[in-house]
Amino acid sequence: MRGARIEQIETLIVDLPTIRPHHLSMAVMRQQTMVLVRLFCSDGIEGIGEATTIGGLSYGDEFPEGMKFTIDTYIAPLLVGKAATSINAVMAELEHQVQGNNFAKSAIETALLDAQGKHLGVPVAELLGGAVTHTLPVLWTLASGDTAKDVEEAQELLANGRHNTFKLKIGRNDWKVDVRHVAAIKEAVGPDVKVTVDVNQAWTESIAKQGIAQLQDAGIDLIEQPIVKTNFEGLARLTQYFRVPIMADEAVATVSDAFKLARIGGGSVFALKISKAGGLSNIKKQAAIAQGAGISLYGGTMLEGTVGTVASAHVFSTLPNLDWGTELFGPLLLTDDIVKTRISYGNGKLEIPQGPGLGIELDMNQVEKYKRR
Ligand code: MUC
Ligand code: MG
Repeated sequence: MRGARIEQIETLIVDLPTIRPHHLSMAVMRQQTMVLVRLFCSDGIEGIGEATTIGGLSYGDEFPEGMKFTIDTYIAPLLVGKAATSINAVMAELEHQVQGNNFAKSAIETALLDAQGKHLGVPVAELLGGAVTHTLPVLWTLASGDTAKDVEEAQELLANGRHNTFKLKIGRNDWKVDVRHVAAIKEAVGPDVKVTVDVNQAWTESIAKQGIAQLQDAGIDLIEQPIVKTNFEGLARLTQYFRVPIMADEAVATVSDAFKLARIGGGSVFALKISKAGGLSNIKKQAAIAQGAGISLYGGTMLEGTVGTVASAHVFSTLPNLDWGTELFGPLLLTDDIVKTRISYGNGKLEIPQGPGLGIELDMNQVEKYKRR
């Protein structure tokens, strides 16, 4: 691709149903909507990327229709004609000309890296310094909205060995009801199964103090984003106060967030997501900040489909300090897929495709089937 230019950037929206309703504090998902990016280079190579959020505008300040519009109207015209191999220069230009819109930027950088890897015949992880592992631990999120169903789901997944760690989504109900729900599931799966909890910002700091105290007593291993994302100092106070580790998720979106949180001890774990960070390179920068501050890492998801999940897996596989594993189970929450070969999951892990670029290929028949018209 040396000398190859960006010739065209196409976007399309794909809607895929979920296998069951997925209850989060701010939304109940019954389908997932992905914006797929197809970036065509002048030498015939195509790179693919994905921009995905959760629950329309309820999770972040970008939404699928807006991401498509942003890429089509502002980003594509800016990038067409630029050197496809100069990814740092292209992303710097994008940063200069387009404020925010990190989810869209992440999809673009993913597509550029996929194209670069395909040209050089190496996996994306190799473009980022090389993988330290070709498999990643993957937990499963129990979020059916019903305690008995969650227990049943957990027991089935433990029995078939697909997952050995669970994350529970809470924050939709009164905190005492939620704490009882968590304690019941922890009791059912037993002391050897790791259970984490994601409050998705739903608690005030004073409720968080009461709620986390009880979750800690119930043997929960990790508490994710208990309070509003803007309260960095509150996160630092909770991190200091409790023995159970506190993880920043929504709070640690950008590289600058990671720096500000690390400086005040806002969280003992960072949940990294390529979408929040605006791409894979920024994940490496956040990871370096965390390493310098002694903060542990977790590979987060925006519940992407296979394209975004594999992109995340490539960059996470280059991090030696991914102490808390990952939650890259997005494709498993969907009833179908839009790639030719699905990711393989088993024994609590996913296998990272090792072909050139992301190592996956869109199945255009499937894309046609689920494409929004
Ligand atoms: C989040 O906030 O972490 C990740 C797993 C899941 O079920 O929801 C997401 C979002
Ligand atoms: Mg979270």
